[in-house]
Amino acid sequence: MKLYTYSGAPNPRRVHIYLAERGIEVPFEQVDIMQRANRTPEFMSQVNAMGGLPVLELDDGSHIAESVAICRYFEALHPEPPLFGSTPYEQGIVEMWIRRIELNFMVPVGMVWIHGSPLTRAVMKNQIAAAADQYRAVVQGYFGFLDRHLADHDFLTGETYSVADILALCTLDFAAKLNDLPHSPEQKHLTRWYESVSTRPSAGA
Ligand SMILES: N[C@@H](CCC(=O)N[C@@H](CS)C(=O)NCC(=O)O)C(=O)O
Repeated sequence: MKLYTYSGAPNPRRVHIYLAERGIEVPFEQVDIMQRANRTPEFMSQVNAMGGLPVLELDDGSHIAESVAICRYFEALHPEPPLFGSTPYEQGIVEMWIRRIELNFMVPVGMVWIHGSPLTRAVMKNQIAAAADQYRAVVQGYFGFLDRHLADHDFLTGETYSVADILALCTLDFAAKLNDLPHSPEQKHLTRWYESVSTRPSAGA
């Protein structure tokens, strides 16, 4: 088994944090996305037709792509302690937050990355500055939503740390560190949550 990954990229980081939380060690191989090594015909035909990282390669040579799918695979192998919830209700709430973070937070930050970053300009030849501005405002609005939600909750799904917190942490760091789009320190509930999840040992994985 091995994990195709790229250090510093937000989606692979989700899996590294998840594995660190669970104490699972998996060998990994760096694939340089800045050099488009994940977009070669070989990689796309043999590893992931979508080209994105991370990808988990199993011992029989099959592959699982998509960061949340890879985490779910490990959760099924090692169910305790759960990071996708225990009861049907908890599992539903975790799934709700996974979808929210993916669609309402990660997608807008990704749009800022695609349309506003000098690092993606060479690939995205038709960057639209107005789109980047519009999505920056969406992300800032989402920071406000999270801050209000976290006023009454320790973690996204309630009182228990879950994979949804991992997704949100990786997205928030992606926004702040790679897109110059940090939340405001005045958003004190979001700041308290961020300090809590980013100081867990797994966050450095
Ligand atoms: N939905 C996928 C997204 C995969 C993805 O877009 N990964 C990025 C790194 S964060 C990537 O590989 N970008 C380079 C590319 O797509 O060529 C997941 O959750 O794994």
